[in-house]
Amino acid sequence: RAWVSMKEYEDIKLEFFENIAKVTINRPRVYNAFRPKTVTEMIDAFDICRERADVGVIILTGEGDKAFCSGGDQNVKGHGGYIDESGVPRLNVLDLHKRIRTMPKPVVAMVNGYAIGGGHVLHVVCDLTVASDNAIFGQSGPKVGSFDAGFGSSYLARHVGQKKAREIWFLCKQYSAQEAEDMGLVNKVVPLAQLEDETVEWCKIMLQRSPMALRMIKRGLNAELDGQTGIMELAGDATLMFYLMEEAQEGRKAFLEKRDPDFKQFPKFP
Ligand code: 1HA
Repeated sequence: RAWVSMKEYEDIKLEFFENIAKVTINRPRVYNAFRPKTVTEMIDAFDICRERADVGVIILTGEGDKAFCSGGDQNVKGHGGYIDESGVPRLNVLDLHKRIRTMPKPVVAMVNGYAIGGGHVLHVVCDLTVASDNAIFGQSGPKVGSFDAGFGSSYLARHVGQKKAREIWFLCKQYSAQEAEDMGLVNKVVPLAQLEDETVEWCKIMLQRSPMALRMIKRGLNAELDGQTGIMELAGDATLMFYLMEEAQEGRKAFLEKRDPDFKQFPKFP
């Protein structure tokens, strides 16, 4: 598969192949732990994927065969967050969660090894997860002095139920790919050698489906959980579709032609 680079970064790779974008965390020496710069680059990459009309689906993965992501880089964790070159502490991965959550295209986690701590939360917030059989899942916050009570808890509980979510967080145990599949935490487990083939296959199937239909399903499933913000995202897409209808165009035309709009011509559906 000939992935073509879409933009060069320091900590990540952003590549493109046949309407699929792939974001790879590229810090294998620290098991793809993220520092603020890594997250800033991921946010930039996801923004590019959102804007590019030729990107239909996005894969998130980690470099190598050891780890998907091991969470926040413990080497740069300091007072108030993860500290970047400017000395400012940040928890900017939460902004990335929001990007993935509101991305109007499917995001697939391709979990190729450890998905631990903040790295586990990253796959939790993705729409789908395809994992290799060597993948290991778990939260570690309460073991290392952290927690994510946001999507990392509430959305996790939607995947696996309240009892399991509490077990995962309270005990900080590690779970095999098979255990993760059994508890509804991942969609499919395949041998590592087939991980990308399988994930790309899933992406190709989604690319054959109606992008607007997938978008509205994602919005609707989110809206149930996301309160007014979720309804706002769903409503925004309803407006987008309304603007594509003649009924909305008549209003704009009438305004520009300085006449009363003729909305009577449009059907009142049952
Ligand atoms: O909780 C949050 C947040 C909450 C709210 C808002 C924002 C948040 C943002 C982030 C986070 C967090 O991510 S907290 C959780 C942080 N992560 C961890 O606690 C996981 C730490 N890593 C491990 O537990 C283990 O490394 C491992 C289970 C993933 C793998 O264990 P293993 O196979 O024994 O490998 P190990 O030798 O431990 O690791 C391989 C290399 O990778 C080591 O480097 P070396 O000593 O060989 O030079 C190790 O230090 C490095 N490494 C692994 N994980 C991290 C790491 N280096 C820095 N940061 C890491 N997270």
